[in-house]
Amino acid sequence: MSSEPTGSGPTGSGTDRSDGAHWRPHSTHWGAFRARTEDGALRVVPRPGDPDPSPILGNVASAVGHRARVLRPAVRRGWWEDGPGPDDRRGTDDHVEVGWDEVLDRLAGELARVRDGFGPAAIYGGSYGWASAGRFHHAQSQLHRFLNLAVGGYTRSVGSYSGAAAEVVLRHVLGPSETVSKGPVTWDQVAAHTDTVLAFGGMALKNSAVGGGGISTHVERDAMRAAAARGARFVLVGPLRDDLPAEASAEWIAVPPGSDTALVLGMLHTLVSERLHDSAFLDRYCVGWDQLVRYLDGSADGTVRDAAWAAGRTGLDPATITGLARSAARGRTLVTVAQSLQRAEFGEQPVWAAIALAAALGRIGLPGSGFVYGLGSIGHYGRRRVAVPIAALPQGTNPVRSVIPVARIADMLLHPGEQFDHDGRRLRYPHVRLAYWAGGNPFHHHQDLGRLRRAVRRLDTLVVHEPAWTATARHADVVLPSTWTIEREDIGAGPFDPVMTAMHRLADPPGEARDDYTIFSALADRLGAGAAFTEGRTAREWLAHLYGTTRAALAAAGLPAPSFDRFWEDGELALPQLPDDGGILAAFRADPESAPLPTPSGRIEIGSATVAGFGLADAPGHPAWFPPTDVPDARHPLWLVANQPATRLHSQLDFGAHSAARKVRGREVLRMHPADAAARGVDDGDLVRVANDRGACLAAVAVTDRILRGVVQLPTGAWFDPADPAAPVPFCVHGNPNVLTRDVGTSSLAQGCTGQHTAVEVARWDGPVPPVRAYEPPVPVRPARSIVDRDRS
Ligand SMILES: Nc1nc2c(c(=O)[nH]1)N[C@H]1C(S)=C(S)[C@@H](COP(=O)(O)OP(=O)(O)OC[C@H]3O[C@@H](n4cnc5c(=O)[nH]c(N)nc54)[C@H](O)[C@@H]3O)O[C@H]1N2
Ligand SMILES: Nc1nc2c(c(=O)[nH]1)N[C@H]1C(S)=C(S)[C@@H](COP(=O)(O)OP(=O)(O)OC[C@H]3O[C@@H](n4cnc5c(=O)[nH]c(N)nc54)[C@H](O)[C@@H]3O)O[C@H]1N2
Ligand SMILES: [Mo]
Repeated sequence: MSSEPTGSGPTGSGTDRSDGAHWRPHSTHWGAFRARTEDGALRVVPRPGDPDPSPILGNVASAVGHRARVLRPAVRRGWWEDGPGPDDRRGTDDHVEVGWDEVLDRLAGELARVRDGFGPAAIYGGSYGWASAGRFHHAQSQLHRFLNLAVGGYTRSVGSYSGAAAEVVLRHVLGPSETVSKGPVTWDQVAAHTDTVLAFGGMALKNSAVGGGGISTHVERDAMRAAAARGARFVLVGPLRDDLPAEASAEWIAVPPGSDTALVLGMLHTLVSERLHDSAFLDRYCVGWDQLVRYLDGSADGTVRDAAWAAGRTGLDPATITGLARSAARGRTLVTVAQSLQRAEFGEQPVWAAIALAAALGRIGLPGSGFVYGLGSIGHYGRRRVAVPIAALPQGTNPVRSVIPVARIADMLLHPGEQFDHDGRRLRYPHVRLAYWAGGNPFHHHQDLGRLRRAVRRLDTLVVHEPAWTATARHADVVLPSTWTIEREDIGAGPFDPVMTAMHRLADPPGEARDDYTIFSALADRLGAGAAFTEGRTAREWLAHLYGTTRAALAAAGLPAPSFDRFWEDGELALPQLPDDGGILAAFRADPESAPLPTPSGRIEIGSATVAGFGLADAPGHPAWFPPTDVPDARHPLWLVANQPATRLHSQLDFGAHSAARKVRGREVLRMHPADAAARGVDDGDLVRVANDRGACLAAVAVTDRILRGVVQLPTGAWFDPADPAAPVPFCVHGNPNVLTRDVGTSSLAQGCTGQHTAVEVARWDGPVPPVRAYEPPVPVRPARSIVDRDRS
């Protein structure tokens, strides 16, 4: 957004009324901003004072009036005419528009039918997804509250697509406390104290620009610049040079995907054999180190995991590995692991291994040192926690016990009643008949979209609330048009950002779109729970009610506690933050007897008796190397890294101006090494077909030496656009990598998402170029009826 003229932009922190057309504050997961209408169009500028706003703000204004918006309730013809039931027409059938009252009547009846016939566990309400940044209109919270209070519960999901493998490992190794993994090392500490940042997977600014609930001040670039200027050394380990910004002046250790655990084990072997490890720290603060040493030195199973062994698995020179270990042992080293590493087969292991590395270096609990998960992967990490509570919409109680790991959705639908392992427990997939989504896009986030399509065809009913005609909406039986954030009022805030934003309404809802709250209120009414759901509050009254929690805490702390009306008028409110004191880990370092970690041993569990006790073949009781199995071979010789997009948040506003302008010939861009391109006769800007046995997609090539040879990168988020929706093996003409990725869990320990890596072949596409139809609404566009017409009819 640096290209935005600033002279005419808003100046204060709040609403600026001096020039007639008001700058109104609002917030998204990718940043707070100000907007006003100029010549009939929405003009968006970053929040004043944000030193490094995200260019993704350039997508926001495109939401207004875009043809991809859902204007009226729509139903799949087969479902509407023939009734609910498994149906192979999902994904090919057409949709027809219906009136709000008739669709809500029918949907309320269907929810009651499934609940009464099969029990509430037959309703899947996990509804994973990022939705919008506001606290009140948060779509999942609305859905969960509705299902709990009006329907009687639902099958839920645990874990996230973001970090399911890490979440399980961190809980066992450091304890079930967010402040241990996310709290201890801040960007301020990195700027002031760190000597070496060893960043596995990097810390890409495109990623840290995003944080749930919104980011008011993007601090990462300046922090890295300051650290580098002080002499800190940044080491980037990973396949892509751009995962650290120029400001970090990083050394690049290029390794192929999925090899980090081997590298870390080789480094650990070097530390031990050269006596560079900190025995005093390991004795006092850790358990299980001896087990790991036996695994490293070969006494456990005859395999010595030294630098030469690691070299064979990473493609690095053994001397590079020993050199990296020696240099890490000097001074204040911080080990970071991007979330990407664990969104892969055996993704538990690199996180656990990196903690073991930091423990061996002996600096956990010191400022700017030790281990921090996900720093730079997302804007939540590396910031001080807000010191006052921020209320969320109360969700009621879910009486249903049935639960799945979030990324096992297709398994659940395809294998009802079958058993699976999760975190040491053996569970059974429920037989789900109805899935309800609000605020997420499974045809964005899930792997192997061909398989997901087969899975959703088993449902009786798929319901989605969506602002736009995503691929999920196109597969759904009931599509209810929801407003997007700028079309309603809300409160933007998160536990790691010191600013609460009064999100003013910036635009009218398109067509007949309604807020999720309004939709659920109407459904709850039909199910006899309207008053329980709304508690008699309008949306504005809910905002004031939720705000009251923070205001009361501010007042109790003797801090300025403006009224809701005052906050709304001011546009934002500064929130106090906890001190940057290292939290639990610093206290643990000071005295592990009086401040033990919340683990079974009270220590860092380099070896975990709990995990060992699970007896899992693919996740033993200490960090271990498992070679990935979805790897390049003769037919699919290239690694594919399917990472987060720089130009948008996931699939949201893929049609937006900033996202669209960075596509080439309307396709997502695949990056490729010059040698790999030359071997295939591919030039910059060519279209290619990226394929494996699960599917194929078209993409436009960018040739670059900033990627490791043998690896190609295609970000997620281009809306799934199958050339022939009826074809069993999907061919996406737009460039969605999830037609290629494999749908298996990380391991039987965490069962996390493994979408980050797969293997593909790439070939120049000389065939006719099919049009991209992803944004064309599947129902005929007709002008919205005005409210006057509606009242007359
Ligand atoms: N291959 C591969 N796949 C991945 C990943 C990867 O690295 N590789 N990463 C994974 C990760 S980390 C994540 S978090 C997931 C993200 O997956 P999702 O969070 O599901 O992706 P989004 O595109 O953010 O989906 C949010 C949806 O909510 C809609 N929405 C926005 N606001 C509202 C609202 O107010 N109401 C309603 N009803 N809907 C709204 C948007 O239009 C959008 O369709 O993807 C995962 N998928
Ligand atoms: N712009 C933007 N930012 C986002 C998001 C978005 O959609 N858009 N999504 C947000 C969300 S929900 C999340 S969870 C985070 C995710 O944060 P991450 O998972 O960390 O993000 P990615 O971009 O998927 O991956 C970061 C980098 O890791 C590298 N990498 C991939 N595999 C490996 C590996 O095996 N080893 C090593 N060493 N490196 C590897 C890739 O080069 C990749 O560019 O991002 C958040 N930030
Ligand atoms: Mo995520």
